[in-house]
Amino acid sequence: MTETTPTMEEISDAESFVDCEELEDTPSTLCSDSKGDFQQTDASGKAPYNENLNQVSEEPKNKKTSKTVQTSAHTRTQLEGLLEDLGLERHYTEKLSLSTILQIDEKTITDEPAKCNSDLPWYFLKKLMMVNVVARNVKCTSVCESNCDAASEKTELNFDDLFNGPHSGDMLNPLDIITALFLCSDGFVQQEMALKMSMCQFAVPLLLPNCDSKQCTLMLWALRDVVKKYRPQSLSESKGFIENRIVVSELPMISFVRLGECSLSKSEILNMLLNNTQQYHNTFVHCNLECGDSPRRISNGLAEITWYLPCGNKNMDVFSEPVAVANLRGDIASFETQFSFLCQTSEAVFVFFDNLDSECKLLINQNHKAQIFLVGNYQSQRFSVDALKKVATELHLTNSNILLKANHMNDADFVKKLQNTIRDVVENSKMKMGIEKMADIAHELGIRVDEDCSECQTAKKNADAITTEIQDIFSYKEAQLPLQGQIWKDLTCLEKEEFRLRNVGSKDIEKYKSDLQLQKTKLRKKQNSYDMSNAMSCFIKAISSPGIERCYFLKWMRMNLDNLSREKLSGLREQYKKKYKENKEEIKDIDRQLSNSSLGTEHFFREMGQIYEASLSLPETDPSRQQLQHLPRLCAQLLLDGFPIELVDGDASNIPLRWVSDVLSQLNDLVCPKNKILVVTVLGVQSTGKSTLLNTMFGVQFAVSSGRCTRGAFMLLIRINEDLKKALNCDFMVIIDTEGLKSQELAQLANSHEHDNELATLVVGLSDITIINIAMENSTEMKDILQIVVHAFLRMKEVGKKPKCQFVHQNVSDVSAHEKNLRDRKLLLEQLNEMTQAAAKMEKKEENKSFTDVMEYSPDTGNWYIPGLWNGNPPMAPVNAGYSEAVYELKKTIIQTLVSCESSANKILDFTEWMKSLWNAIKHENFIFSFRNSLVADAYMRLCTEFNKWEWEFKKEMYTWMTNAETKISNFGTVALESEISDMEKYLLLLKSEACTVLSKWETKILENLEQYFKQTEGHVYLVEGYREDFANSAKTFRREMKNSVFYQLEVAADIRRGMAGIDRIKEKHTKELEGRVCTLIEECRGKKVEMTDNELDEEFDKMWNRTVNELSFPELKATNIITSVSHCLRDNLSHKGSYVCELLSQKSLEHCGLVPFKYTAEGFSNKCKKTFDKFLKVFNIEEHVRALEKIADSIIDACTQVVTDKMKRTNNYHDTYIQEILHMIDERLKNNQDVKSIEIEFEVSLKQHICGDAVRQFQKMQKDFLHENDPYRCLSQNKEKFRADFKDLFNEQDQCQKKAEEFTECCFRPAVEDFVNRSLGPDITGEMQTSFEFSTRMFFQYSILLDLLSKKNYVKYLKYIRSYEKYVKEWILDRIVEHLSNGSKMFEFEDKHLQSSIRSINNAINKAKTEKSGNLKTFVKNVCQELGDKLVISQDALGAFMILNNADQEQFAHWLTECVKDMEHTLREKFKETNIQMILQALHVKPQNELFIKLIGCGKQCPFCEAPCEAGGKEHKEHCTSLHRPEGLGMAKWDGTGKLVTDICTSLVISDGCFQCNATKSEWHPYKSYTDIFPDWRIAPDKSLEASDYWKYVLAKFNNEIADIYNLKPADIPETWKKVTDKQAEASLKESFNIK
Ligand SMILES: Nc1nc2c(ncn2[C@@H]2O[C@H](COP(=O)(O)OP(=O)(O)O)[C@@H](O)[C@H]2O)c(=O)[nH]1
Ligand SMILES: [Mg+2]
Ligand SMILES: [Zn+2]
Ligand SMILES: [Zn+2]
Repeated sequence: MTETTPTMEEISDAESFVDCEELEDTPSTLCSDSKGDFQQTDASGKAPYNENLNQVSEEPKNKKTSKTVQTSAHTRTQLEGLLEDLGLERHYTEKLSLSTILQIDEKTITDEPAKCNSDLPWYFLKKLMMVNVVARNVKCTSVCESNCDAASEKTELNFDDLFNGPHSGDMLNPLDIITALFLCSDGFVQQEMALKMSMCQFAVPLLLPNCDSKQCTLMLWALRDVVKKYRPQSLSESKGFIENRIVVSELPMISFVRLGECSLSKSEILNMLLNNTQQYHNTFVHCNLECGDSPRRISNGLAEITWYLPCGNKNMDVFSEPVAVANLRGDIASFETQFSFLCQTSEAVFVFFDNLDSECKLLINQNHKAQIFLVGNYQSQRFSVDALKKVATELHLTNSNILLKANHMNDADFVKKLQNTIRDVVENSKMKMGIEKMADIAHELGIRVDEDCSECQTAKKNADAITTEIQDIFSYKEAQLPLQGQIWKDLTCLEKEEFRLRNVGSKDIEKYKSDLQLQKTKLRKKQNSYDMSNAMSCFIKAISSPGIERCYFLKWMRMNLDNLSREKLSGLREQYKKKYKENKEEIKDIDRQLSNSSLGTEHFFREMGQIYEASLSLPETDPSRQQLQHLPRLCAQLLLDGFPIELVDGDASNIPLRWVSDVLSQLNDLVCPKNKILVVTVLGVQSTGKSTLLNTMFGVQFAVSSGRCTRGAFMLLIRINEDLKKALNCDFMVIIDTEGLKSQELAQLANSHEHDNELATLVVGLSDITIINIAMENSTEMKDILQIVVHAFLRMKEVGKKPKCQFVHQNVSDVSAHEKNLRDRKLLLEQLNEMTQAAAKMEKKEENKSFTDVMEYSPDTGNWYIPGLWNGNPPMAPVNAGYSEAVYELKKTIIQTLVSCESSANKILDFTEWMKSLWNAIKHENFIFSFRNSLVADAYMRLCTEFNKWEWEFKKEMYTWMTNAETKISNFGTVALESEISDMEKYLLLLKSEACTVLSKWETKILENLEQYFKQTEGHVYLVEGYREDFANSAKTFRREMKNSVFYQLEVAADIRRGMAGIDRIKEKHTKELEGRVCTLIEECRGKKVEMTDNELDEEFDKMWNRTVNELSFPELKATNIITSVSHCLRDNLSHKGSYVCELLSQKSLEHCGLVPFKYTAEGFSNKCKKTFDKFLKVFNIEEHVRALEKIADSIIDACTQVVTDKMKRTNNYHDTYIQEILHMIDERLKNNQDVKSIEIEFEVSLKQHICGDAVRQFQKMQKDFLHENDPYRCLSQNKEKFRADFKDLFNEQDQCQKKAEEFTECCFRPAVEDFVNRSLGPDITGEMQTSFEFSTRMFFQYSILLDLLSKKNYVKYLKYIRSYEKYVKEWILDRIVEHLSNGSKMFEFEDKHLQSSIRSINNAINKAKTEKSGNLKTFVKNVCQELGDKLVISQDALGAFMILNNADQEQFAHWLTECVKDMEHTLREKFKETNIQMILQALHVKPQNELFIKLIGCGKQCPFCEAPCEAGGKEHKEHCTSLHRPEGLGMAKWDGTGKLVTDICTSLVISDGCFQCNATKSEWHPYKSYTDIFPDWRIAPDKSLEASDYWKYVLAKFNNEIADIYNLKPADIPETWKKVTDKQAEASLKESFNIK
């Protein structure tokens, strides 16, 4: 083709680089002269390639032709072609943005090699963003494989293949990829690429060519973010350093260009030039690098730049002063503009050439400021000495300006020679110019500058307008950002004090709190009094600008401020270093100045947050408040753009909660429904490379050792790509970086440790994975950090969150690290265990013994060893590839862990909730006890509701079973129950064992349900994992109680049956006897063979009746001596309490007990007290004690009376089981109250006597009634008329069928059916009521009662609720039931359901009996009864009376019976429709009000201080808790001196320094703070938000006088802020307390 085509010899020439350079610099380029219709030419611009469109002509034998590239000049340009190959064509117009390139996708974790060309840019970016120095080694495996793996290679000998090797024809040159990516990226991606490239010590683009438009661009903006540190010779003594933004640093620049052909590899020589012998690194891509020999398609004309920066060590530094080095790709003949630019900006230009001839014009014509050096290769065959001479003379060059690679000179010598020349140039440099300055020259030459775009310029103007105002940072902040200064710090103090109450002293707590609130309001007012500062309005205006301009603005701001801080801080740092070991005070002062002098964009956002928060205290309609409404959305938008936002303000150590929540809520709106997030956090000592780690891992931009000393936490958002969303179950990853932990500078400040703790607890609490960064060098700080972290983890475990953690050990590069550090890891674990124990002790959670108790951690998989960041000696060291790779492994593990743990990702709003609740808890000192979280509460509530459902299903089934069993017992020994067992005891045993089976089955079922429940991934069930055992125990307890209750009921039923059996026998005997007599009488009368009148028959019957009655014996039914019985039971019950009790019991007979209302004198008690502790009496108020006991007594008496009344209604005989039940109940209740009040034995005895005495009388009456009712004589007489009628019928042989059927229905069926309905209704109603919100859980129940009270606004009701809680609740429940059932026809439906079911059973029984065809009516009836034996209890009395004197025909009877049953159904239905609810409730066996009460009263415990009822779910909870405590005054507490009601609330008391004393403390004073010592099973969580107790504040404030009146005390001093609570706020607080949305 042309002379440039090398011959075979040249190819096989050992000096391969000659060839390479040629390749490097001789790709096809486009002619610039012919516009529009481009022609392809080779480098020399001569012969155009004869290129066939769309057809790749590959001739492997000829390297030259192989680099001909697939192009289609007519349809697509060179650039378009390449972009298409790379799959980037879309992005040429639609530029790549950071949030796109940083998103996490499947490729992040699969690590697949690039398969095709279009993978390459992403592959490069992925590696580059992780600052991996191998990023430029991009090539697709498919191309490589197809060439290398050809089977022929292994089997054949083919010299062609050996000589030619795999060609790189369709592989892409890395420079093309880089150029393409720069062309397709927006300014921010460009900046990021340049930054990461410079960290890799890659040369970065200075002039970016566009081979289509022939334009090139100066990459000023792209390089703006590069900051470099170095130490010039002058500072090597003082160990100082210079840190500066590279574009503004004025450095001499040396440029390297090529003219025409050149056999020297310019780039390779440059690399050698810039490296000292210790570290070799390829700054520039050259032809001996992977794909470096591929032809360049679009990157000619690219000028790259790099910097040589000294480290201050003479032996290592190549140049002792910094120097910029530029390298122009391509022939200057084709890129004159670029060449001119370099000539005008460089100190020197080195022109590489082989052959100079006509091109000298190019050199001569230059109007250059730079010195020209000619670099030629004398070894080249084309080298022409004549031409060189000519040019040198024309340019007036001296010997020193001409560098030739002479014969026998090797590369090293040649490079040395070059270095020396450059050193000379640099040392005498006169032309120092920053890149920023080059912009002017660029403009002159018609070169575009990337900052020219209007968005960037406007943004710059806006940013400069703000930052140029800044003279002294400290005073600037005071003037322009006043809200975040002292006011915000004071506010923070007040806020924390509100929670911590450290300085309350002896003041009235609630008043103190109210005062704090007023002070806060005042400060907010003060904040509002500032007009918005000029800076802030500019700032807000600027960030309100559309998309890209805003980004530019923020970047400008960030850079400008960084520049400022860097200047200001370096001075202070100097001072600091000097003073370091001297004066503590001065250091503190410098520290403060350091902190005061830092100013970043975060300060502006902080101010925005404060302005916003302050505005919220203005009325909603206030225009200045409304003006600021949009700020959160603005910030949310920024977050979405990947901008980091401050979460914790480390200076004040506080979170502006409203602001951050509102921002997050706006964010939620923006992304909804894609709002699931996972959180990754890093913790570790200051300046140990945490930010660097995160930046490397995610390609983000957290501030790295920015020279500012900040503290706090920043978060940013990374998108998850669609392909990974499902596996990760989330849409965004939130990354949180922490700053300033254990920082030396900040350690001097007060509360430093506390602040560290707060920060760590928060971020650990928020994260799904916490990376703990450990740099082994500073082990004491590390220990501190570990301690803090362990503490945080422990706390999280206690609140139900289990974050995962990864320990990262930095600066460990040995490959054997993992192996060798086995011992270290063991040591670490030991340390962690120790710390866990220490932390557990502090938090009073000693059950945590080892670190693994606190969290899942395996020493083997939870540790990462990461080599040092730099490969060699900075500043010239690139990032260590090992570092990048190790970080990548960590990243993959983190993501995979998140994938595999299937954690239910949080929604953004859940995150907000966590943040709020964690922070509020952190503000308290006692974190664990202070933690309350609506997510936990929500999950707990759900679990309770679910558990209640299971429990109720269980109970309902037991009721059904029980009803059935009772029926069977009632029918035992009668015709209705045919059982093989004739002994009641045995039968009872059988039933009991059956009951046990059913109970066990249910227990297992509940436990299984529980198990299943915790397996689900939704609903945050893991948060209530800690309660699982409570509920399992509750299920067990429930079963136990259920068993006792069932057994008890069975016993009672059996007792009753036994009692009835005797009576039934007597009655039966009597009836039998009478039947016989009546039959005889009929015989007699018939024998007379005369017609007998009705009267005569009557007479005969009467005679017979009287005779018989006289002859029959009517044994008097024995009445038990109830007094003796009950006394015996009582004695039995108290027998284990010692002889003193016996004595007490003997003192008073039960007859005399319970006659007057219960009164307790506490005589014995006060006597004892007088004897034992004298001083105790002074502080201990007997009166109060007695009153409290009486209150307990009242509630117990109430409950017992209720039981007795219920028993009375059943009209049964007395049984000892009754009194035993009552005594048992008293014991239970006393036990419940034991821990609140010490209960003397005298009290117990006296109370039991009172109750038993009363019960005795009731039971006596009951027995009397029973005996009367069942008196055999009476019963017989009752039936006299029936007998008479039957007698007559029989005598007259009248058909009895219809009559008997009516009688049977009326006397046997109807009562049985009604009884059945009554027994079945109770569970139905209970079940129905439980479906309503207010009865579904204890919490909702409390909420509903309190809400109802609030709406009634009646203090009497309040007092009743407070003083007689149980009674009030019972009545309330009953009211609700009546109300609920009065509306609609639910009640009737239930009744009808059971009615129908009974009728169905009856009809079935009749039909079945009919088929048996016994022909005997008695057998028929018996069969019917038997069939119904386990459903209906048919009165034996009535049945007996029915059976005798019965001659009815079976079939006729059956017919009539069916008819009668129909009628009965009808009548009963009518009756049901009419009866009112209250009547029905009265008649029920299972009383829904009692059932609900038992369920909702729960464990029955009340707060030991304010008596608010416990609301915990299940029965066996470890801790009692209540959502809403109340001012103690409501419970009659008064101040000793003044007699005024007390306003204190438990929730504040338990965090105050106050003390309490009561019986449980043995009347010693005990600090409230450690109330758990005394009441270990109570958990009194401090106010969630400080507004939560508004409800009771409102009530007390409103009814202060009335309540005081009734208590006969003085009204409380109501704190100011309480008076301002409105009823709306009270209601809102109620909702908040009970977590009702
Ligand atoms: N020598 C060395 N320096 C590191 C390493 N990791 C980070 N650095 C440097 O340490 C400084 C502080 O890093 P930075 O990430 O800001 O630390 P942070 O305060 O923990 O976030 C930066 O200048 C980093 O370049 C490392 O592994 N080795
Ligand atoms: Mg950091
Ligand atoms: Zn309380
Ligand atoms: Zn409880």
